[in-house]
Amino acid sequence: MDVIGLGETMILFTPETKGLMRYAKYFSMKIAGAETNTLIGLSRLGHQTGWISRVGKDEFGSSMLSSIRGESIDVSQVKMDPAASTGIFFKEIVNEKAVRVNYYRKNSAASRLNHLDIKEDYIASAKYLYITGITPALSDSCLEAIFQAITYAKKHHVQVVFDPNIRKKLWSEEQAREVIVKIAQQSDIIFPGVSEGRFLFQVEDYREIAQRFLELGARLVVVKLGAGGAFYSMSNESDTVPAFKIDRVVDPVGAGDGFAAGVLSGLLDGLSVKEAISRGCAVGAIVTTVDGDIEGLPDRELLENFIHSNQEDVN
Ligand code: KDG
Repeated sequence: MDVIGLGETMILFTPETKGLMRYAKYFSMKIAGAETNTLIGLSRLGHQTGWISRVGKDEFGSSMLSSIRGESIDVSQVKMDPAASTGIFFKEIVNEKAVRVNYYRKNSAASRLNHLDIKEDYIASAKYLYITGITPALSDSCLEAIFQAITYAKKHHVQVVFDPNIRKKLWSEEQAREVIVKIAQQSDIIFPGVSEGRFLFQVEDYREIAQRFLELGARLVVVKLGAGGAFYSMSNESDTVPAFKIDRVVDPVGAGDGFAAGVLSGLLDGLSVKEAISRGCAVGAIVTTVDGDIEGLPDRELLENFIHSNQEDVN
């Protein structure tokens, strides 16, 4: 296994019309979840991935499982829980500048994930364990599951990769800060956004944000700068990687997950850190050009065509 991810995936409903959702009559149904977005991105690029989670024993759970299995992700560690429902959320495109996310996920099946769901030999079979700051915010048992997975990863020299993905709707600021820092202290690679660094350390500069995470113990920190690309820092090297140009952002949600998929894919392929981050920038950019979190994630051919056409634009 190349990458194992752990966390909640939800059914996503998007109104067919823009504006306040109270006026919406028709919705399209998709799936979305930070960790599976990244796993799907990796799987499309040919890597072996596995997902640990719970879904409800309901129609949404069945639909989600077949979609994710259909993306060639191993779902042997996903339980169908008869005692709770699959979480759902709505993405409300209020206007061109405002996208709101409305969760209906409290006490969902995935929030019942616990440390006993994490199997040591499964974690040990991976090169990378991919986690985000969403899972520990879902419940105490999810928090324990995350730390159990980290413990097994450390024991078996599996690299822990962490996207803080701070969701203020899910927990208090104090709790978020405390737990995110604790996880960061045990992570090898971290993908923060600038606003997350600001929230955690009260510093503005992205170089300083990277430095703070390095001081917590990470070996590689990649700060996402949106249209500014990314800045990475390790003990002996740091640099900025430029973004790829796109004509129009259709839906920015999921770009960070695509970015993580691109970087990990590059590292798995043995690219240099800088080249891997550039692949991350390309995948993140492509994702923003399509509605939905996973619908734009490219396969190898689409990725290469995109990178090539972008180089032609620059030359
Ligand atoms: O990164 C995008 C996802 O985070 C989002 O679409 C859904 O997983 C999600 C969440 O918990 O917000």
